[in-house]
Amino acid sequence: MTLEPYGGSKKITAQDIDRVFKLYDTDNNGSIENEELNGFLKDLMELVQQDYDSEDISMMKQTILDQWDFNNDGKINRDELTMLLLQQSHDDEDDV
Ligand SMILES: [Ca+2]
Ligand SMILES: [Ca+2]
Repeated sequence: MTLEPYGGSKKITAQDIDRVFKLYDTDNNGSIENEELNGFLKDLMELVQQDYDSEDISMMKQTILDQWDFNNDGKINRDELTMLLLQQSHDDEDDV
């Protein structure tokens, strides 16, 4: 697993990731899970589409966990979030 540096206008820094992680990990246990994960998924969902329902959220959850939950514990830890955010910022070159 390598963290490729993306050459783009918007680069996500460790501080950004820290900020995002702390924002969602409200109980500070080092991973985003359950309600925290739902909040995170909702915000992600809003980035990609305006109109979504609970089905979209659970699909999103499936996708995120399939793709990014490397240690398969059903939670997103900081490393996993880092990878996810780097990927997102890469996909999203245009301003949101
Ligand atoms: Ca947590
Ligand atoms: Ca995990």
